[in-house]
Amino acid sequence: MNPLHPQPEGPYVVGAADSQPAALQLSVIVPTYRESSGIAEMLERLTGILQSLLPGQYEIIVVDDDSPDLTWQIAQELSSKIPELRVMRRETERGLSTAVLRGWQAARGNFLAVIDADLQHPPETMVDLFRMMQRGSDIAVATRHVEGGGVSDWSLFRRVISRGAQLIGLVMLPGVVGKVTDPMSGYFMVRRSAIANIEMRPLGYKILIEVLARGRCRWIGEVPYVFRERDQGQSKVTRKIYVDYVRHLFRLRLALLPLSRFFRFAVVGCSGVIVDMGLLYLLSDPSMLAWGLTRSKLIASETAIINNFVWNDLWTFGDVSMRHRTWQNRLRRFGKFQMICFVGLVLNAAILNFQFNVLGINRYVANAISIVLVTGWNYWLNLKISWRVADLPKP
Ligand SMILES: Nc1nc2c(ncn2[C@@H]2O[C@H](COP(=O)(O)OP(=O)(O)OP(=O)(O)O)[C@@H](O)[C@H]2O)c(=O)[nH]1
Ligand SMILES: [Mg+2]
Repeated sequence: MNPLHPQPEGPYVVGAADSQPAALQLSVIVPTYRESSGIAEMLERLTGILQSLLPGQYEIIVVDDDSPDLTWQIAQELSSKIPELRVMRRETERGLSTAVLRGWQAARGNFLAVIDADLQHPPETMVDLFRMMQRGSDIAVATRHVEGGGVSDWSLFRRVISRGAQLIGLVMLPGVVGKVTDPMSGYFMVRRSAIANIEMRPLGYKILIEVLARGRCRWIGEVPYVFRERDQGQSKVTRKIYVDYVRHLFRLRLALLPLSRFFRFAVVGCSGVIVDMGLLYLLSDPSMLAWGLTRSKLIASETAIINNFVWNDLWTFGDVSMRHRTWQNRLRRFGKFQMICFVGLVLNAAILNFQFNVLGINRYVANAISIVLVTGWNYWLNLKISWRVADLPKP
């Protein structure tokens, strides 16, 4: 029996071919959750097909989320009969897309595939996917929506939901969802080099959309298949899956917007201005708390600094912070951000006071002018010191 496969940790980045020991031609990931009733039959059929297609050149990795029905154990026992089979039992992470990525991270294949465990995806189609890849595709997708494909017994309701989800995707991400006829498919094969060294941010069920959006998939092949009814085990599709799908689309839409870093910094800066202005009004305005201007300004600006750090770390410099996301790193960045902004804050208060007390300019106009001046200073220093963007590897 093969030992359990250790679970990769950290960001979801699949390594390049040269980072893999003993490369194989194909790695097939089978994500499972509570599939004990059908997993053995599925794995035996899949192995039969791969064995005649690619003897000695493939592996199957079952990634199970610690299923209470012990799916992982059944699969692992089978590995004494099927040496190409490994099992990863995840005890700390959940979700279909993350399972597929963890599997690919552990995989040694040049082609990386995913297939459902419940035999709704006919294992025979794997041969067609592989042939399509051999002809040069970067990704080969098994699709229900071309000649020869289909869904067997879906209710009208399920068809409408599936097509509706596709339509929402087309509206929000036409350049991604429109690349294939069946973007909802969970059955495909991708070339390692098309996703190597790219940070994925999986969410929910639709790993194909993540791969199409972030990967380098120029040549896309499609292979028809008929999605069979489930006759073993239970569906895991819940309402949350649809909510996650829409969240995923939003996340990708934002990530793919052609926004420059400075533009994002400026947008975050605007949110800080709202916080700063709002608090300055609450604290210092004679009709509100009527505190002293300097004290109010310090509190307003410090709150805005914290607001800005959070958004900059998550969004403006998200690519940098994803690489260093321990709490120590975050705190260190916050420390530097705080220091730079503190100096900026002193400058800001001095410029504000000068305008208000000496030049007699309205306090809000004066505040806006000092914020604009200090923003340029803050951006430049934070770029160089807090997030050290110059250290990023070139794409
Ligand atoms: N590791 C892991 N696998 C999952 C998870 N959710 C679903 N799966 C597996 O992913 C595959 C697809 O899930 P299904 O529930 O069959 O989804 P579906 O095929 O779209 O829906 P049905 O037609 O209702 O079966 C199956 O092999 C599941 O066991 C999860 O959270 N973690
Ligand atoms: Mg299914």
